[in-house]
Amino acid sequence: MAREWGLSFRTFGYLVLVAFIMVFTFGLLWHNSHRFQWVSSVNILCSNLQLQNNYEDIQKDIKIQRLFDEDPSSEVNVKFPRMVYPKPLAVGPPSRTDVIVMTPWFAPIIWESTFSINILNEYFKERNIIIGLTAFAIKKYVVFTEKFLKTAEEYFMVGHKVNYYIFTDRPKDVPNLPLKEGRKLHIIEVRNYAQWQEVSMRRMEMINNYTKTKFIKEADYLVCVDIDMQFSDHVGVEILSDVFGTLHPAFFGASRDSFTYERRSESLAYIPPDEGDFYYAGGFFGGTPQEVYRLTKACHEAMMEDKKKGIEAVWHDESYLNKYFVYHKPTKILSPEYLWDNGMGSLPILKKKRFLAVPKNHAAIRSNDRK
Ligand code: UD2
Repeated sequence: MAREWGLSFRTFGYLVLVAFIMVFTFGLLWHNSHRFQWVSSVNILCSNLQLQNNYEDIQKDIKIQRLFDEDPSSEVNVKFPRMVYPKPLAVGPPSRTDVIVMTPWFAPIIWESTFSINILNEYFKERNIIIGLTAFAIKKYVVFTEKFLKTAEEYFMVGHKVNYYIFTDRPKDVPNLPLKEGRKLHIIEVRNYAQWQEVSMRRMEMINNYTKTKFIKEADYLVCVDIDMQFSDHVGVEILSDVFGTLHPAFFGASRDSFTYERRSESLAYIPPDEGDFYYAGGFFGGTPQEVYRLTKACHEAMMEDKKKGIEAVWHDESYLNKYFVYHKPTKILSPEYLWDNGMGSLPILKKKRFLAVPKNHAAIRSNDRK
């Protein structure tokens, strides 16, 4: 045929080769064309959105879709989820300018508008985590249990698996409330102590014991809180980290020398005047069971050493917790949104009040009479 067309065999061979390469390349491009279209439309969408986005917009617009590439002809069987939302800004105004959102040791401080709950939910859902919420209802404090559990059902870790661990000396008085799917109530019967301060302090010992024998097998994270509280807005997986503490609502703007750290050098809770970062609240801390085990062990052992010397730290368990956090920095810190008392009013920086103190008559609720 080459002869008939007046071509040499070599030229004919070249032409066949070029034609083959062109057909192959075109076929490949056509086969993948739907992917190229998808990528370019997403790029256009993202760059348009980028023009208008700021963190507030991201919060509103964000929607995560779990889509899978179901191409049956694909030889690759690995499936990747897609997460579609406007791109966060690497350069531009920060999400909050009125508060710090990062410590000098690079632990995030969680304020409203600093996180996307949809992204975080997706991440933690995939890991199928169980969160243990511990609270103590000893003696008369059992009256707080109902509101605590009811509001936790509404706001705490919605959509995730939760184990409520209520420590009490009055198990019959803990209400048996209907719980949402994936959420369980564990009532743990424990002894009481005559002094309210000792009740509060012994929480470290009891959490430590049960972490070792029970929680470590049943939960991926522990959240340890006071019970005379109610959830009043979202508290979710954004708080989870290896070990976290909460800025005390009365001291987050205070200077170091006004923190109510233990200042007697004989105590193991002692913090020298030139040390310490924040004043953390005793009523909201947590982390992985391994980290909570370490924290509660250190605090309990320090309390027991002090007790032998006849010392009780000025703010009980809270003083030992603060000491621990000076030398074992939390990996995440919760803003006072996560522990507020309406008796302290409202502030412009406080865009959410997520966990609120229930007003109480201290003397009456802490007294040992049965009324
Ligand atoms: C602060 C801290 C608390 C603890 C305490 C130590 C916050 C919000 N609270 O709370 O965590 O460090 O100071 O002085 O940061 N309890 C009982 N029965 C009792 C007494 C106490 O169950 O008879 C439990 C209960 O879970 C209660 C917790 O201990 O929520 C702390 O006691 P509190 O709330 O009376 O102490 P308070 O308000 O001074």
